[in-house]
Amino acid sequence: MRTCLLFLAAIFSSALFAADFYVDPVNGSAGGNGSAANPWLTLQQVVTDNLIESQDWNAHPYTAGATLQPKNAGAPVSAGDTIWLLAGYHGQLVLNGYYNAQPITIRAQAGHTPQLSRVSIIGAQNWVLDGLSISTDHAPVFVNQTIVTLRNDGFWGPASDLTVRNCDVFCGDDSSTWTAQDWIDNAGTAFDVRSDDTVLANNTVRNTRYAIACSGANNHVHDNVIDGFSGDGIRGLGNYGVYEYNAVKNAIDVGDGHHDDGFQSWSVGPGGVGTGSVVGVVLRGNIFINHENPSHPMRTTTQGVGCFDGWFDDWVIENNVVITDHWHGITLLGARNCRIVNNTVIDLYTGTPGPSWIQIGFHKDGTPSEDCVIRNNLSNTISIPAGQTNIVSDHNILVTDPTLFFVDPSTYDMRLLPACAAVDTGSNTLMPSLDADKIGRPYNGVADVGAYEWHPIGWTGPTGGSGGGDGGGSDSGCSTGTPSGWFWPAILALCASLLATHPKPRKHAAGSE
Ligand SMILES: [Ca+2]
Ligand SMILES: [Ca+2]
Ligand SMILES: [Ca+2]
Repeated sequence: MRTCLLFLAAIFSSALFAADFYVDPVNGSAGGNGSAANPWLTLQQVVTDNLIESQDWNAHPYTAGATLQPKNAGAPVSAGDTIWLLAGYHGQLVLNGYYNAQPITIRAQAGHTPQLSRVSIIGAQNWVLDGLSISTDHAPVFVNQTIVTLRNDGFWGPASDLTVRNCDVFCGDDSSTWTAQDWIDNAGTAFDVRSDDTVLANNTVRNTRYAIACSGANNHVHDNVIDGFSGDGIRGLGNYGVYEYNAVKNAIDVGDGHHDDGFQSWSVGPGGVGTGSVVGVVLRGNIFINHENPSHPMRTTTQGVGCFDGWFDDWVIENNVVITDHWHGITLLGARNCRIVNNTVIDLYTGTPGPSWIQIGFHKDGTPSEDCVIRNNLSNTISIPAGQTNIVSDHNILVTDPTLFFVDPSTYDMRLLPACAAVDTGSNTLMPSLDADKIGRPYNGVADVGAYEWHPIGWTGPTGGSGGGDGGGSDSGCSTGTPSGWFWPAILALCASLLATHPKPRKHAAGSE
């Protein structure tokens, strides 16, 4: 109930105080007032003209114990507001030291595609970007640099609670004619995320070197499409990161000897790389495809999920489809209390490198991995080098002929054929309650092996299960009873406390940078 009240209070307070502002590079003017009838000119102009009221630390460099004080006091845009962007070029968004008590949303007007050349949000809290086209290509003069930077900073302070959703982020709109040198010259990092509690959702990330690099804690990266990259698809170095339902595909070899990974992680500790721990990461329902065109002249041989410099503690890797051309389908070197369940890991590209394995092996310092489960996976091979401690491996099926299992490997459709050997031959213990299509498991009472549960058309999940939804684990809904006398006074009190809320102090993941 307390959660419900907070939720209602947040809606109520933002509805009461939120304002809308408009920015139009075509018909706006710097002397406008931000109304729909008299919009401002560009988003960059709104920032540089100090039209956004926020908060910043009382002293820089930031130190623990610093206090927030008003910034641009009395400016028209403030916490809880929405800035609507119309089509056209808005310059770059650079925010240093902007801590909002509630989110400020920068959003595309319906039917418009506003353009930014880059975003850099450093030392900040409570920002949402929604529906923007962000590309170094949009700049009047091209500079190959990181497109979206979200990070903490020794000078400006910590960063958290940042969201980028529904954006198109790219280095070039069309890479089909790029040479290897064009990739080197044109493709940079799309997302450099070193902030905590950051959400990247439903973005397309195209023609980049490193598509998404996350080292903050508690980040949620979901439903993004990463299409075309010459480095790594996702780098997840922060603790408690959740990476789910992303598509990562079409890796490019630019001849630099780089080991391209669909997903890569490593620990950093006092002794450098491989001397710390990355804790509590979830990889769920992602699909990795080495390249959709097997004969592409620059097709590389990606490693699927490559985690070579542990420790990796308390990870869950489930429902992923890894289609690569390498031995490393899913590899954890230095794993403790991790589980790899219901994944499909297949090398569809004949010859070496490959075929692909799921492997849990020694930490690079020679210490064995311990207390892990490998279950219900379809994989070319399973590799557990002798000497590990308590690695349970069961209900896995080794695949040599993909055509016996999958609907259409030639189009990377790895759903199961009816009555194939993977159907009803898994274990229900530790099975994810949804499959890679977010359909409930199990059908017919028994889990299938691999990322997808075979089911008849139209079936959405077992009775009383959680199938057909957005993903399991949701809490029970709010009470629908009639509010009693305490209700509205409580809401108003909560609104007041929310408006007075300062950004919470941030913890930082040890060794995350
Ligand atoms: Ca790599
Ligand atoms: Ca191969
Ligand atoms: Ca089944």
